[in-house]
Amino acid sequence: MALTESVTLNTGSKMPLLGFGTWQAPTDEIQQCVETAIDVGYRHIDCAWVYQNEEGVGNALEAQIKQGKIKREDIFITSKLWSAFHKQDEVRPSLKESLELLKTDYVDLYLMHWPWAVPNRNKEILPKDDKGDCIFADVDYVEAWKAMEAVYKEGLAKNIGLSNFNKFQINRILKEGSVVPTVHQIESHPYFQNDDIINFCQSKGIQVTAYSPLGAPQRPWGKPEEPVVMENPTLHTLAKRHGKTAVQIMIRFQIQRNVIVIPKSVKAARIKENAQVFDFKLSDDDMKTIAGVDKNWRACGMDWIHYFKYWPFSENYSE
Ligand code: NAP
Ligand code: SBI
Repeated sequence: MALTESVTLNTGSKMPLLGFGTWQAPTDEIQQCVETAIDVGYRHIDCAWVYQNEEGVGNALEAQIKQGKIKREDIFITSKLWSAFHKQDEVRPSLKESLELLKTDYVDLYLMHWPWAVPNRNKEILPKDDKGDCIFADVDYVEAWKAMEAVYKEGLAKNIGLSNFNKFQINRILKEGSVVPTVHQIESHPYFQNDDIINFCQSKGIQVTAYSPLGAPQRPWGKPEEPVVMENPTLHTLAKRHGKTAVQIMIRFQIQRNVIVIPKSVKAARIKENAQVFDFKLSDDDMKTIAGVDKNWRACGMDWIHYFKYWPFSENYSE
């Protein structure tokens, strides 16, 4: 069964509300994971150049299409422009590299991964100086956006959007760009619900995708004293009442507020569990109860690079 409940983007494209996350899925497992996801009904895969595993996603798509299980147009593929490629003449080649790895002629959605840029030093992800500090490049995200508009107009990306921008930065894109972003991908889970930016985007006709919807328990910089969203007792009480798991409650929470959601797992049973979220409903009271557990705790702030030009998460950001 295909899990095709979707939202309509401001271009008219349909985007499935449930997608499959792929960050930290190992290169030798990703093909099997994506094939399992497609077999259990996912029709939206969230990828990125920086995850270094797009080739495995491409192998899975190719295999599933060859076996006649899906057609290319049945599946919504997102990729993201990494920060090393924000210069005007680097955007198209980077997208072309992702397209080759993904074995497709187009992506359904191409996102600018972050507003900040790093120098392109042999495609290093986060280049460092002699002291070991990460270094940024002074490339304006509006320059990258204009180059993304060009690949959109060329048809290499059916939709373009943003990720990890703040309101000032989105407003600049709206003012200085000629294409309105279709989607903004941001962190959201019960401990960091991020309502303000979600409401802002939705008011501008920009759909929102919740990343790390389970609280990114596998984040490499996690510390033992930090909260574990999946262990929240309120979520477990709700789960018990609905005959579901706490994880399914967290995913359903986003779907019910019309937020696209992209949980990641490499385990077949969990990939299936995370998709079984269309056969129950949270009540208005349940939604309010979940709203009440917010801790304003961000899992993916990358605050060790807070000094980067265009780092988006300062309290009093303005340009
Ligand atoms: P997440 O989806 O919040 O959590 C994934 C973790 O939860 C994995 O460790 C997984 O372990 C575990 N898990 C999954 N299902 C489970 C279940 N049913 N029960 C118990 N544990 C479960 O984390 P995420 O990978 O950070 O976020 C999801 C996706 O969002 C990413 O993969 C990526 O596609 C996207 N993302 C985007 C950005 C951005 O900057 N735009 C940032 C972060 C993430 P196993 O794999 O071992 O099952
Ligand atoms: C990476 F490949 C390396 C670091 C890193 O930190 C922030 C979170 C992130 C990202 O930018 N997008 C992700 O899905 N994870 C990431 C990815």
